[in-house]
Amino acid sequence: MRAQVAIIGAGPSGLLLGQLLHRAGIDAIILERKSGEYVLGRIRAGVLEQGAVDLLDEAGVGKRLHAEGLVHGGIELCFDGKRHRIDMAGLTGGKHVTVYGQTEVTRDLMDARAAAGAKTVYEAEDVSIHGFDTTSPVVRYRKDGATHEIACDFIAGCDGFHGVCRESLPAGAVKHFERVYPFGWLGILADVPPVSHELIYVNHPRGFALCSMRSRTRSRYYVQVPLDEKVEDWSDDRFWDELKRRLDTQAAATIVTGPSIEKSIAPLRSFVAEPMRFGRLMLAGDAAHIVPPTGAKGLNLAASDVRYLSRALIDHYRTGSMTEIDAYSDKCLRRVWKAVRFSWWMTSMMHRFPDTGEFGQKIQETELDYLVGSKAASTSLAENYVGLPFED
Ligand code: FAS
Ligand code: PHB
Repeated sequence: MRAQVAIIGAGPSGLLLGQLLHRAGIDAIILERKSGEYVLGRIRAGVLEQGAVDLLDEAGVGKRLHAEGLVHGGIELCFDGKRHRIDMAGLTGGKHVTVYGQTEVTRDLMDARAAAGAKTVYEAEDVSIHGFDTTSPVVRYRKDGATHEIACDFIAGCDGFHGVCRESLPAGAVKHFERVYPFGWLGILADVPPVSHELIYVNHPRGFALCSMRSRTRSRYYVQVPLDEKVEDWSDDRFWDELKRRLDTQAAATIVTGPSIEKSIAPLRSFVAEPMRFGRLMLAGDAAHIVPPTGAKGLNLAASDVRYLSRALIDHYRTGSMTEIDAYSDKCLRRVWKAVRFSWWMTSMMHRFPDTGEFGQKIQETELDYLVGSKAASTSLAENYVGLPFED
């Protein structure tokens, strides 16, 4: 079998890249180790930058997003029992974010790929990549007991943090930068109306909390928990009680609770692999970097990488040039590191750390007080949250 591009992974990165390449007439195959149902069952991101929305429009999958997505011009920060609105649209000349779950983005991309008749191999086993340091790389996988081989021009490693592509690189070829946070996020999804029409990020002595949503009838809530917590130890009632203890009086009194339809604990880490390109292999999305979800950047960074990678591949197939592919990694990383910094800063400011101490706690409180009292500081938060500009 032959394809111009072999994409490993059918998460948002792989599916979005596949769709953009297909619309440019480039033949790409996607290999995914799980079933499509399994991929859709993951409950993850919820907030899209305008740049990600624009890219989904470019991919021809923005119809439902514009019909059902919720456009937000601000967020609230809650500390000392008081809520402070950050007017992001007012501070950024009218920029917004759109609340639309990653599950729905993935579903729209899967539907578009199926309608286009583009090839995705689900439940592909033992995917391996070879020869990406040559001009004729090869991908092998097993399916229904048979081994298959794909000859291609490029391999796109869109296989997430635990994927095979980054792990296939020779020792010393990639430098890792990592910080693991001493807590996780316990998240719940419930078919209850959101407690507020915008997101509320909470810094409370008992820990961080976040009030988010998927629609006007489906809410997504998180509370910070110690790393050794087990989700089976958290009944719905225990979750709702803990969340209410961290909310301001008005939100605690008005929140609508109900049975969870999903509940899970996600660990938090910052991670970057440099560089993101090795010969004919390019990494994109979580395969190359992970951010704590406090800044709502994970999915948006995946879209950012795919924006640059799709343009580089399209340019190559149109002109034969390798210039954009040669520039891919550095261009991605300049934007990745700014999102990693913002996500680290939001996490440091909004969570309770076990070893902060009294001085560290005063600094955190002062950071929050300065932030909501300074137009310059609030503008900095706003321009990062709505998404920094792309390099073109
Ligand atoms: P993904 O991990 O989504 O997709 C990679 C795909 O590759 C998967 O389908 C996997 O099955 C497949 N794969 C892996 N190894 C393979 C192999 N060897 N062969 C073939 N296929 C293989 N971001 C936010 O902005 N907000 C959030 O609230 C948020 N919450 C998150 C919660 C969790 C538990 C996790 C893990 C992530 C969360 N994220 C969040 C980040 C998340 O949204 C990612 O940024 C996003 O899924 C990145 O998409 P991909 O790069 O496609 O990686
Ligand atoms: C979510 O809705 O899942 C969400 C929103 C904002 C974040 C993190 C997660 O910063």
